[in-house]
Amino acid sequence: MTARQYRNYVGGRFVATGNTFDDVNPATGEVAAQVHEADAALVDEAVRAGHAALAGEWGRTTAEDRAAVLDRIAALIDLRADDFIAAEVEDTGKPVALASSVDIPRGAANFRAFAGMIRVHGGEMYESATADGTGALNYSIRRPLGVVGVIAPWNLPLLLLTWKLAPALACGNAVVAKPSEETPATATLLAEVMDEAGVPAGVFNLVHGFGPGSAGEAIVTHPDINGITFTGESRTGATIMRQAAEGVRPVSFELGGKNAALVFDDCDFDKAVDGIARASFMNTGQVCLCTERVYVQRGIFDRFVEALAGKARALRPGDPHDAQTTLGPLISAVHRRKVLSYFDLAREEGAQVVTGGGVPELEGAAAGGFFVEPTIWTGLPQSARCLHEEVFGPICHVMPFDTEDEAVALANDSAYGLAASVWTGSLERAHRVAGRVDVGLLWINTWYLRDLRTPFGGTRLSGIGREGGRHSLDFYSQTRNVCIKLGDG
Ligand code: NAD
Ligand code: 6OD
Repeated sequence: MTARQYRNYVGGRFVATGNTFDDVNPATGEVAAQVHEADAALVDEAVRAGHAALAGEWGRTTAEDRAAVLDRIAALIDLRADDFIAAEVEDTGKPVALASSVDIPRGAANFRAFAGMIRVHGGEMYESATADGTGALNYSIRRPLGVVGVIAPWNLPLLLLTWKLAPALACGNAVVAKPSEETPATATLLAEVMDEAGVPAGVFNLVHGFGPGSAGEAIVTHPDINGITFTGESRTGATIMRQAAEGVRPVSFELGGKNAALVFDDCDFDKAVDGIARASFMNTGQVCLCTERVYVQRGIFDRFVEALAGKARALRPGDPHDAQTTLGPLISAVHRRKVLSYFDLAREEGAQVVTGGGVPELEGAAAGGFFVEPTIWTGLPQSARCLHEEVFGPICHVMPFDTEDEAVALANDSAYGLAASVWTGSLERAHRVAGRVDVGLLWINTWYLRDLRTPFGGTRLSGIGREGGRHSLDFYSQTRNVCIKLGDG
C-alpha cells in the first residue's frame, strides 16, 4: 500500500473506510495513492450532517457572512497553490503550466466570483395595483435548496467541482460532493481548506467513490438530497435524471459535446489556426468544449489543414513537470482504449490520417503513461460515427464547405449542442451565424474565453439549465415571493 491516503470528509471529520481503491498517475501508470470509498451508510451520514448544519449556525448566516467565508476559501487556495498544482498534476498528468495557469487559479476565482455575486444579487420587487386602490408590494427572497449533491468529472477536477460548490455555498446550502474516482486529490485538499476557512462542520461533505453501486448512486438516490448538480457524460446524466425524478428533485446538468468550429475564408488565418489548435488539443482534448469537428471554407482548406497539422506535430507529450511538455496523457488506460478504438473506427470509416493516429514512443516513466498522438483526420462523410460521437481526446476532423448555409447546417447536424466557434473577419456574418447555430455557447474569433457572470450550458444532449452568474444563484436557491397588502393609510 502506498503512503498517501485520500479520506472522506463528513460532518467536519476525515473518515477512513475499510474499502480502498487505487488512484493512478496517468502520466506514468503508477499508483499514486489509496482512496477510501464511501458506502451508502457514510453518504447517509453526510446528508444528515448537511441537514444538521442547515438547522444550526450555517442556516442563520447572511449573504455577507457567506461571501466572507468564500473569500477566505479563495485566499487559502491561493496560499496553498503549489500543493493544489502538484495534486492536480499527479491525478491528471496535465502539464504543470496548464494546471498552474488554468485549473488552480480558476478554483480560487470561482469562490471569489460567487462571493461577489451573492453580495449584490438581491430579489425582485413590484408595486402592484389592487381593486380597492390601496395597492400591494411583492418582493422575492432567496432561500437555499437544502442539501445539494455535487457530482464532478475528472477532466478539470478542481475547476469543475468549485464551479458548482461556490454558488451552492454562496446561496446557503450544505453539500455532499463527490469528485471523480479518477481524480480525488484536489477535492481532498479542498476539504482541508474548508476546515481552515472555518466552514462549519456538515456544510461541506466530501465522499469518494464510483458512480453505479457506489457513492455516486447513493447521493443521487438519497431521499433527503434536495437538488443534484452534475457534470459528466450525457448517458450518466440520463441515468441520474431518472433517479432524481423520485422526489421531484431539481437537476442542473453540464454534459458532453461534439463541438464544431466554422472557419470562413475571410478570417485572420493565423489566429484561426492557433485558436483551433488550442480548441482541439488543450488538456489533450479532454474539455467538454473542445472542437472535434472543424469545417473550413474550401478556398483555404488545404492550407488550413497543413498549418493545423504543423501545430499538432509541434506538441510535446511527456513528463508534466518538464517545461518542454505541452501535451499530457489521457486520464486512464480505459479511456485510452476508447480513444484508440476511434482511431481504428476513423480508418474503417474512410478517414485520411493527416497526422497522429497512434501512441507516441516515450522514454523513462512516461513510457508507462496513457499518451496518444494528437490526431487530425480528413475525408470522412458527414454521416460517419466519428463525426457524431464524442471522442474526448486530442483529435479533430477537418471538412471543407462552400457556403454559409452549408456551414451552419453542418454545425447543427449533431445530437449535442454545447459550444461552437466561428472564425471570420465579417461582423455581419459573425452575428448572423451566432443566431443560427444551435448551441448554448458560441465564441467568435476565440475559444473558451470565460466571464463567470455569463450563462454557461448546452442544448439537447449537452445539458439541462444554465449555470454562471445569476443563473447559478437561481438554481441553488428557492425563490420565495412575499405579497403584502397595503392598508388605507
Ligand atoms: P462520467 O459521467 O463518467 O462521470 C462523471 C461523474 O459522475 C463521476 O464522478 C462519476 O463517478 C459519477 N457517476 C457516474 N455514474 C454515476 C451514476 N450512475 N450516479 C451517480 N454518479 C455517477 O463522466 P467523466 O468520464 O468523468 O467526464 C467526461 C465527460 O464529462 C465527457 O462526456 C465530457 O464532455 C463531460 N463534461 C461536460 C462538461 C460541461 O460543462 N458540459 C464539463 C466537463 C466534462
Ligand atoms: O469554465 C467553466 O466554467 C466550465 N464549466 C468549463 C467546462 C469545461 C468542460 O470540460
